[in-house]
Amino acid sequence: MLDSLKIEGIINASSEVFITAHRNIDFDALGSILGMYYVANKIGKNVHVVIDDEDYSKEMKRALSTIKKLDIIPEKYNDIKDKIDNKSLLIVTDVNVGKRLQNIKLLDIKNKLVIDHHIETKDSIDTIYKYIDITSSSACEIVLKLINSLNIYIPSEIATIMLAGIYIDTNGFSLKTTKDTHESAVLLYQFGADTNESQYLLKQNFNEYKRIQKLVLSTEFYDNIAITIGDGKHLSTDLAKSSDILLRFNNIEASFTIAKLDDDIVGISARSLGNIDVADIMSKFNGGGHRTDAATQIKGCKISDIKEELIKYLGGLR
Ligand SMILES: [Mn+2]
Repeated sequence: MLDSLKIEGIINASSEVFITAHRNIDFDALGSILGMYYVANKIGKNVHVVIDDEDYSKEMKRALSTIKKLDIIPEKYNDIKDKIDNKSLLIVTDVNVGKRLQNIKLLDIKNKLVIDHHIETKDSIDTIYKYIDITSSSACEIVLKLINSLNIYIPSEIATIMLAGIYIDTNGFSLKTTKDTHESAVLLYQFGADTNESQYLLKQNFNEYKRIQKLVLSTEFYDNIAITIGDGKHLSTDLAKSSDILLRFNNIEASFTIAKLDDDIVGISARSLGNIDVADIMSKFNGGGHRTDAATQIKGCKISDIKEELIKYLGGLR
């Protein structure tokens, strides 16, 4: 259970609040940061949004210029480091692994609170309190439960950004979407979320689209399994998106996209509708995740060998 009062108490006991998320910020990360900004603000704290990313997509720039009008100006770690004291609180959303933070030095802040929907690993941050729910569609969905139970108000512009966050993490309210996800969306519309503006935030990069379509089109189908082997180097997000898309086709129960992430590193992104446990299969490659959504990175192996091994773990495929 999400302990709203405990979170309220922790924020209340702090001197100042610093909120961050993972590097290469996306809309779920930004939306959940902003939601927590209003939670901490209502409790009466001075709040700093810490983002160290150097470049942003056009869509992210659009969102950042919107929040500037609400007087929320993201700061770099260097701008805030002198403000840190013993009672400072670091709130981390949409990630729970320290090395993926906007700035790893933020971990020096003694008191930490994590709100996330990704599976925990042994590298998960030590906190005074963490709420990690892998059944939640997004970090925004969790933060909205908090906003609802603490009676916090958020401006319509923030609701729009959070709507974009949920949209992205659920692939348009299809994946990991539950009643709670839709209830979060209802709450966002009550705050005045603007679907038209969120369409601007959700605009895709055409080159990325082409890379992902190329992956999808090279898929081989084995009964109810889809396996895609990528050509050349890819971003890990390409692999994830390819596997997400493949799950939508007739008969497919699980999808695997395999491609080079670097000269020496091969990534696999795996998805399932739930009848096949892809976390179990990825664990055989030292990866992890959950039953329907898992991944791994393998060093120094040939893609063809990895594919062969995968097919073996899947019990041989026709
Ligand atoms: Mn997320």
